Amino acid sequence: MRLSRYFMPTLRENPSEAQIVSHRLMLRAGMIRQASAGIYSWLPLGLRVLKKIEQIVREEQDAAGAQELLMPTIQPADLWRESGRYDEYGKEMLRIVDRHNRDMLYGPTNEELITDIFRQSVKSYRDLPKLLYHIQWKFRDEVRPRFGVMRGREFYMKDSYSFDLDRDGARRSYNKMFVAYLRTFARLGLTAIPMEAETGPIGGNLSHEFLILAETGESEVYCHGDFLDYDPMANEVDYEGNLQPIVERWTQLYAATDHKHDPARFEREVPAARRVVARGIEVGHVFSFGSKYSKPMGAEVTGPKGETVAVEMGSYGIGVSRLVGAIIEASHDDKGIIWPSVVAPFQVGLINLGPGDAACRDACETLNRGLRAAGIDVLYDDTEERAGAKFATMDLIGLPWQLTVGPKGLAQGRVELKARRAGVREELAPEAALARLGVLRR
Ligand code: 5CA
Repeated sequence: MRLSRYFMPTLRENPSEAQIVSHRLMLRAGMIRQASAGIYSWLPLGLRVLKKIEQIVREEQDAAGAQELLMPTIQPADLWRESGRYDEYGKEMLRIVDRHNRDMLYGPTNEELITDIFRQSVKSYRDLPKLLYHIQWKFRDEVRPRFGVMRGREFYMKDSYSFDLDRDGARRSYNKMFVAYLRTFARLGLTAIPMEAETGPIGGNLSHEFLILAETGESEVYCHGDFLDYDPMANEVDYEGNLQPIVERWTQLYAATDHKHDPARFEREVPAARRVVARGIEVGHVFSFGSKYSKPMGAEVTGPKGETVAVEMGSYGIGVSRLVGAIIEASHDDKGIIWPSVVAPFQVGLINLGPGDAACRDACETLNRGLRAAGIDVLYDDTEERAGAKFATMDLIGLPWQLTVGPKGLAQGRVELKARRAGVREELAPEAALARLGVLRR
């Protein structure tokens, strides 16, 4: 992509409305623009990151055996009357009346709608278990939308729903999602710690929140330092096998947010040197709530002895749009964003310091072609900006690699390669730079 043609409206100054670093950097890097309080447009650079995160979330859901579908954003109020949540949900629900005077709503979550889909077609225990998910926009009319995409009113969520015949089955489904979440966040370059959680308006008695540590997190967290050394990707996972030992390993050490914190237990169970007190961002939340929706909504199947059973359900959410901000909170410096390679909008920023110079142009074109032929996404800065401004923009948008071509270096057969995270610069021949970036010589 040529920067001269790319729509990436960066800002030099810090926008005054942004209180936290991810919000500031997303506005400054031209990733998002606010449409109204807590409601954002995703510009090309931001959308690329959102889609990359979405794809990693999807791959890990699929690996765990969940099946993707897509439900609408607008739902009929009648389903929510059946569960009793239409009145309970209060002002956070955006209520809409259509032209036929029917009550509708912009979905804040989808337990009712998925239960309706399920009850229409699944009638026998033989068709269980089922694990379904979608990735769709949600709306919650938060009193205080803030921190940009971290607490929006409209936000992008992956939500999964499980249906099982009995408690053991429901626990197996819960464990699948629990393990899939550990792996999803690890792939995104995050250390997410599961903590026992309140169930709030979703309901149920078994629930964990997954939090990543960051100074600007909304909750205070207390946990054992060993969590920070665990690697969820260390072993292969067999999702059809027994996942309970993995879940136990991740739940036996102390970890709690301020809501559930027990200072006496913390001191008893965690040696002083291993006590971590920090702030955290909730990036995922899993719930098991038995028959809370299946019973009132009549989601029942015939069991093995011919009896009628209300299915055991759970729901599992990941804040996909919140993750964009959360990753920035966890990975930035005073110059800008530092994207983990797996979610970076482009892998390489190719900077031409002599756009008027034929040799520089040719060298850049050759590098750009070579990288793209190898399947590497390149943002090619072919603009007439000053060198200092070009470097500042590249640091701001945080691509993993910066490859700079200038007239002086090129005359000596050299280009400069900089790794954004380490900040290390290296002068080398163009061919060697390509090799370093993983382009194989043909
Ligand atoms: N139905 C359940 C599970 S699917 C549910 O809605 N859970 S939730 O309320 O905990 O939301 C799931 C995830 O969505 C949260 O962990 C958080 O990462 C994200 N999320 C929730 N509210 C917002 C918001 N206002 N802005 C951005 N992300 C949000």
